Amino acid sequence: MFGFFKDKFNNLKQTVSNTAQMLVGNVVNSVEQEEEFSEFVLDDMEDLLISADLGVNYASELVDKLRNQNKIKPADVKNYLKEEFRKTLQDAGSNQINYQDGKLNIYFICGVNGVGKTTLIGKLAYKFKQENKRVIVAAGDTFRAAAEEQLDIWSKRAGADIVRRDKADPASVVYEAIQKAKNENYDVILVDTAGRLQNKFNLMEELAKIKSVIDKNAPESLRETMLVLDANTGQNGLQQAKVFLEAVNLTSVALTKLDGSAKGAIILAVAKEMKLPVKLVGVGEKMEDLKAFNSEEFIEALFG
Ligand SMILES: Nc1nc2c(ncn2[C@@H]2O[C@H](COP(=O)(O)OP(=O)(O)OP(=O)(O)O)[C@@H](O)[C@H]2O)c(=O)[nH]1
Ligand SMILES: [Mg+2]
Repeated sequence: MFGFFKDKFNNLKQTVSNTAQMLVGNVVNSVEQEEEFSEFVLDDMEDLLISADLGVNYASELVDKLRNQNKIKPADVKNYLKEEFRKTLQDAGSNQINYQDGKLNIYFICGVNGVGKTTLIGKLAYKFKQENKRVIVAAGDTFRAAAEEQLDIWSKRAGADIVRRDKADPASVVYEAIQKAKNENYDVILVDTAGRLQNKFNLMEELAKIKSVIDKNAPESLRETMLVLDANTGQNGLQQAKVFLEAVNLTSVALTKLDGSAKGAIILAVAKEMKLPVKLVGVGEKMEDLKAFNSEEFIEALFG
């Protein structure tokens, strides 16, 4: 198994401390002392969950389950949330990133502009290079003028190779990267993509075209189609990102900028609403600031 993904997220607890306060601390404090789940208590609880950025649907589902039942008492609220969150994360699937030695592993990275796609690719390239893997980054963002240059800097830093072609069709850049990877036995291709085009339709078309080039030219490859979300955009970001689900068949989410964010509840909202596991977490702007996400560690960090 690929080494980095077994590493423990050492200061996860500190990273999610603001989220833990919003999502667990505030709710538990306000509910725990109550005698029963009155409408007043439930409303208050729902508001707190929503303001932690869990999402309206998920928050109301959680309080609905408490209404008209008398097994769970307010004093059990912490355990109740813990078990519900754990179940939600489990149902969304494994956090283990797809990687297999001896195969071509393709990471197709999508997301709206500015969320941190290119940075994530730089960090991932670096992790793979540390494990002595042969890595190509494919400069599939040919829309923004400086994008290829930015990716070039990251790939040099990481020691990865790059396929770029000024203003070419992104799908043809990806095609070229696949041919190179096959001919020269690379382990990994990281595909960068644009976050903004003239309109959403064009962007989805472009991504779908890249997907079909991969489908056709590397059907035997192991694929991870990852949506990048900025933790700070919370529910808005999540709504925006839903269009990607259909366009490219997402397999997972990378959550960036979790450093300092109080909106880590988005990890749960993604699991609940998109049925996708978070696999990677960005915790800063440096090359080393990438962590493998693990649901059980996250639950422990929130509730422990
Ligand atoms: N604090 C913090 N900043 C980050 C993280 N990841 C990315 N950033 C910053 O976010 C900004 C945007 O990152 P990019 O990687 O350029 O984002 P992008 O999605 O490629 O943007 P477009 O190419 O315009 O679509 C940069 O200033 C990054 O340094 C993170 O995990 N934490
Ligand atoms: Mg970019």
